[in-house]
Amino acid sequence: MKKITIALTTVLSITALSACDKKTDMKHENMTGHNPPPVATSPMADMPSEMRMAGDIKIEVQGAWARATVEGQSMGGAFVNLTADQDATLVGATSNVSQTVELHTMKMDGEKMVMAQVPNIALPANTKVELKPGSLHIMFMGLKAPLKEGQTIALKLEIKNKAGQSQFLDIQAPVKAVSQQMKP
Ligand SMILES: [Cu+2]
Repeated sequence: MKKITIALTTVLSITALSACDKKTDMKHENMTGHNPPPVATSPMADMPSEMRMAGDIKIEVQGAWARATVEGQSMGGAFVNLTADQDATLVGATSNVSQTVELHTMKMDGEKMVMAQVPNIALPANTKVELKPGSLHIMFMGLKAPLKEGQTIALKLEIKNKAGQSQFLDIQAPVKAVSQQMKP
């Protein structure tokens, strides 16, 4: 009932006020709704995908990108959508941009969203697994230099096939500057 009242108020205020105020009303809806807060989507989400082979795993790779970092920032995130044609597992990654690369997820710690390292990320057969801000991601630990927009970084993913054998997939990830809405 409360929600209906708010919706009506929104409609009335849009009618009464200039178009400039629409932004404010949208903000109200986000605050009063029961949906989780909006999660930043990958700026590459609409990018075409590419079929690649990692050993015997046929894998669809879509929209790889890495987030630009600022001077002094030691960590950076990379994101990509992966669809394997068999039950596979992403077990690790390496890159020459950082000392180490970890697999992370985001989880709630009390009321805060925090990053947590995960040992691996399951890639169930024919299922798109999205590594994106506010969710699963690849984390560069100990960046050697800031990641700058316009740069493309190389990333090697280690993926185990259903037989448990390690296969490798080289990915090129363009660096994009995206607001740190939710810092992975
Ligand atoms: Cu992280």
